[in-house]
Order: sequence, then structure tokens, then C-alpha cells
Amino acid sequence: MKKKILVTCALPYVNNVPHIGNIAGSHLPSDIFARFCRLAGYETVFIGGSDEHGTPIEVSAEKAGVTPKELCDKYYEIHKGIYDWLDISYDNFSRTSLPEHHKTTQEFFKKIYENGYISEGVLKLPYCEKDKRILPDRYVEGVCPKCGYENARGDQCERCSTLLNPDELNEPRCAICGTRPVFRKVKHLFLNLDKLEPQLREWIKSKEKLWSSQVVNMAMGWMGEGLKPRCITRDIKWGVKIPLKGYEDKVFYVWFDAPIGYISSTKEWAKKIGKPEEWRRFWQEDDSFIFHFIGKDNIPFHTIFWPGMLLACGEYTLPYRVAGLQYLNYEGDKISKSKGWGVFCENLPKAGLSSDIWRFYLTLLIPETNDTEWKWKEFQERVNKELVGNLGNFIYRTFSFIQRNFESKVPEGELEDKDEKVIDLGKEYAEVISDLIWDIHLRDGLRKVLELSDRGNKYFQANEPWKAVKENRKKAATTLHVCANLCYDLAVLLSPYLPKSSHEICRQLNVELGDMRSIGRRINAGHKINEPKPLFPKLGDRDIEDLKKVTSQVSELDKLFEEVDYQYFSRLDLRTAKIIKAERIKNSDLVKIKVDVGGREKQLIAGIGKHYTPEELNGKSIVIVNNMKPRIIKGIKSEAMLLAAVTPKKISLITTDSEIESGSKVE
Ligand code: B3M
Ligand code: ZN
Repeated sequence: MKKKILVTCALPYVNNVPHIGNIAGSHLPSDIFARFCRLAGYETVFIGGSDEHGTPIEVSAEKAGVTPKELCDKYYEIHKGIYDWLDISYDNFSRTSLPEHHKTTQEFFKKIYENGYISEGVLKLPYCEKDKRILPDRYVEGVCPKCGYENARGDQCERCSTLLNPDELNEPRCAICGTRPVFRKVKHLFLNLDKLEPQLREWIKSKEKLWSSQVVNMAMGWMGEGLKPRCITRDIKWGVKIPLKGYEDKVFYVWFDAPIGYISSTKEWAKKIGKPEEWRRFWQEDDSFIFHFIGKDNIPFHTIFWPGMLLACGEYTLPYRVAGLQYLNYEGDKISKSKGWGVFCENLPKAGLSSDIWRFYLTLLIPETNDTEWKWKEFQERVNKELVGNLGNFIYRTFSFIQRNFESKVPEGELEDKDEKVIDLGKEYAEVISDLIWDIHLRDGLRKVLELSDRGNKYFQANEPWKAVKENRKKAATTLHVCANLCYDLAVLLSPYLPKSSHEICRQLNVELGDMRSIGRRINAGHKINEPKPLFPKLGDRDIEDLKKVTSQVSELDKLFEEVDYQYFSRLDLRTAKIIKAERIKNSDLVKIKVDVGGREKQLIAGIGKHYTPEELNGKSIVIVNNMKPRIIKGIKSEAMLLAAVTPKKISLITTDSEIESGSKVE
């Protein structure tokens, strides 16, 4: 029977633009793995989506002055665009804000509740008397009770990864104002991890050989202290509502609903392909393999909390493997948006290189066992040496030799033992590479592909077909017959890693890309190939300098959410202005407004026609941006911009509180 595989990638919070660390740390490895599973002929579904709830989203939205929904709508598109550009082959990329997910979460909860794994308890919650609010976990900082780290957050210690409750922190302080919070008693719901402990312990033990030691150790370490009930509700508004009386104004803790997102996204996929029940085959049948790809800080959630939820619910298959990845750093330091330190993905399309080139180096940097580091020097060397000098060279020299000397037809030749050995290397490597990828040694898999190409090059070199073609044409024909076949095998083996290049090799070779089983003597004598073209560009020092500049730019998108200093603010020339004349622009919501700014007349166009009639506007004292670059709107010049408070339904002009000369500075 065909293996059934469900691959998931940690659902990113959509409150910023992803950087290369996010790609190498989850999206790319899960994509390579999913592509491999499809190639191996397994039934494969690759699931992802955005994590749109919780404090991280609320905090970012608050900072940006938008609603969580607005923030997520914007960033969801950006995230999706980047993953598409990088050929991350999600079968479905969902959102946890969708109704399907809310429903799935609530049903999941009800089942756990019926099964007796939920209890009610009273929490002492941190309340900041200065800020007058209950502080979300992340808004409390203090000393980690386990490792003594001084800046541990109320939900998790970043240094030792221990999951925490805010009241467990020593010397707690409010992250906003620094004062010591007081603790208030509030009713909440808890998942009884304590009851699940024996089952969880046994389950983790059964994974000891399969999982990497980091993952097992982290899970066991956390287990070691004994499991306590964990709170799954929060006193905030943005999130999945709790279907239980008395809890109407709370929502689920984000880590309760987020992993259920894997299930809801699979459901959405099933609907999309027109087989709405198909998701059950992956989630509710014992013979499916569920692979979670996640960053190391998410390990406890995926090895204890999530499986605990699944066990409590009793209706779903538990994960088969949890692949916990470490971090990718950049040139000796942590990647940092605010410092402009890193490669930021929104810039990649501008950089002019194929996505495969980025995928190539990032694959070599997948932090499978240790943190890894992006180095431009190494990027250049690897691309030039491996992609251009090794792989690209082998493919190009093979195809162009066939074009020049055999009229673009793969020659027949006569294979001797030594040639047979080489032509069968594809099959041999396919086995080795498959085992490596299945064990999630993805980097080694790619190294093996490159090694195969290197052996191809050496074979070509040793047989000197450029000489043989004059002296012993049969021999040259044999060499090229073997090499053409290796090129095809390479294209197949390369396809989980560099999908575009793999297709390009097949296009030049004039064959369809097949799956693993098509490897080995696929190309027959007489097969006509297309015009050869080099696959990869060689990167000079100048190129690297340019790439560095382009890719480290922090986009306007993120700048929007940055704090500004006074100097920045003072570049705006804000002034009061008196409306002299307002006039509706035909067939639009625009109004043409003439204002007086301290004796000077200016004209501006504003989209407020739905909310104000020209008559209402006349005579008002408003605030404008006086040094706006003039723009032409509907053929009319607009020399300033007026300020207004805006919601999706309403617009209200900013006016002055008392009579004041027009043209007064607004500060
Ligand atoms: N959004 C945390 C993170 O992005 C979280 C993962 C959810 S996976 C279900 O690191
Ligand atoms: Zn700690």
C-alpha cells in the first residue's frame, strides 16, 4: 500500500515579513521533504497557514495602529507571496482567522471537555496598576525559576525554553512600564496535562530512536518535572471564542488553537479538491505519517502540549515525527530587522536571481542539528563552485557536446562494464538520497546529488570525448549516452531542492520530469534534445555587493510600524487651514477643496464625499499636511492633504478646538 504522508510547517505569525531564517528554519525543509514524498510516489499533503491570534499579533497591531484583522490581512498576502515566489509547494496555506478553523477548534475543545480533560481553576493574573490592565503572559518579564535568566517572558523562557506561567517568574515586572504587577484572581480553563502524563511519557519514549536527540531531550526535560494543568483561556478579545457558559468574553490561548490549524487547513484542502472527507484519511487513520517541521522554541508545544491535546480528544492520529530545527544567523550575529542585519525575503524578487539559487544555499544552511550562519563569501563560493562549476557544467557540457557532435541526438554507444557502473549510479544514489531525506538529513541529500554530478564530470573528463570523437567515435558516443542518462537522473534527484532547475534540465533534455521510479536509463539512443543553455550565472564580487545591498533593505512595510523620533515627525509641516470653497467632483467620492493657509490659497482633493457635503465643509478650520508633494488626482492638482480620523465606516475631520488663525503650526 502507498504510504500516506501529511507534512506540516509551523504556522507563522503574520505580524512581519519573513526573513531567510524563517525560510531555512521551517518552510524550506518541509517543502523539500514534501516534494521528496511526492517524488517517491507517496500520497502526500503539505499543509501550512498563518497563525493570526495571540498576543504577538495583538501587540503588533496595537503598535501599528490597526486592528489585528487589518494587520493579518496585509501580512497574510505578503507571506503567501513570498512562499509562492520561493516555490514552497503548499497544498493549502490557510489562516487561523477563518470560520472553518474557529469551528474546528471549538468542536475539538468540546470533545476534550466531554472526555473530562478540562478543569476550571482560578488564576492569579498579573495586573498592572499603572497601566490599568491584566497583562498578557508576554507582557510580564522576570527571572526564570529554572535557569535564572533575567529577561524570561511570562509564557516561556527564551534561554532554556521552559514553558512558564507569569506567576512562576521571580521578580516579575510589567513589560510596558517596569512596575511590579499585582496578582488578581480570575476564573480560567485548564487542560489536565497531569492526567495525560503517563500516556505522553510512554509516547515520547517510543520516539526515542526516531527523533533527533535535541527534540527528545527537550521533551523529556520538560516532562521530568512532572506535568501540571495548563491554562488554555485568555482575557483578550482577538481569538477563538470559548463555547462554554461563563467564558463568553474570553478566547482560547493561541497555542491551543494554532496547532488545530493543521487540521483545519487539511479540511480546507479536502474541500478544495472536492473530497471534503479526505482529510480524515490523514488525521483519523492509524497508518498515516504526520511530520511536523518547527523551530526549536516550538518543540515543547509540539511534543507535549499538542500531543496531549490530541490524546485528550481521542479522535486523531498522533505525530510520527517532530523535526525541530535550530536557528540561522547572519554574518556572525542574530538576524535583526531593526538593525537591517540579514536577508529579508521581500527583497529577493528584486535581486534578479532565480529562486533556486537562494534555495540552494539555504538548503546547505538548514539548521538540522546546530545553529548555522549565512556568509556572503560562502554563498558566492558555493554557487560558483557547486552550481556553476559542478552541476551546471556537467549538464551544459553534456548537452552541448551532443548538439555539436551528434546532431542533438543522444548517441547509442556500446557500454562496457565500467560504463554500466556509471550509468547505474543514478539508481544507487537515489536509494541513498531517499534514505537521507526520509531521515530528515536534507543537507546531506543535496550533497549527495552534487557528488553524483561530480562523478559525472569526472567520468566525462576521464573519457576525453573531445579526443575520442575524432579517433574512436563509438567510445565518445558511449560516454555521452551515459552522461545524458545521468543528467536525467540528476534532474529527478534535484527536484525536491531546486524545482525550477530540474524542470529546466528536462526542458533542454526534451523529456517530462518523472518520479523516483523513472530513474535509470530513461533516455534512449536517438532521443532528440533541445538547445542547451547554461543553468546558473557565475557571481562576481560586484554581484555579491549588489545582492547584499538589495536584500538587506528593510521594507517600507516594516518601517510603518517602527517608532519615530521627533526629528522624523518634524519633517511634516502640519498647519491649520480654513476651507474657502468645497466642490464635489462628478461621479466620485472626491471633493475639491480650496483652503486658506495663512493668506495663501491652496487646493486639495480629498476622498470624503461620502461623509461630508460641500456645504458642511465650507468655513471649517481643519488641519493639513502643508508640505505634501503635489499630486494629480483625476486630472486635478492636489497640493496638500487634510487630516481625518478614519474607520471603515466613518470619517471625521480633525478641526481646531477654538478659533485660531489659519496657517498656524500644528505640533
Ligand atoms: N506561530 C510560533 C512561531 O511562529 C507559532 C507557531 C505555531 S505552530 C502551530 O514561532
Ligand atoms: Zn530559563
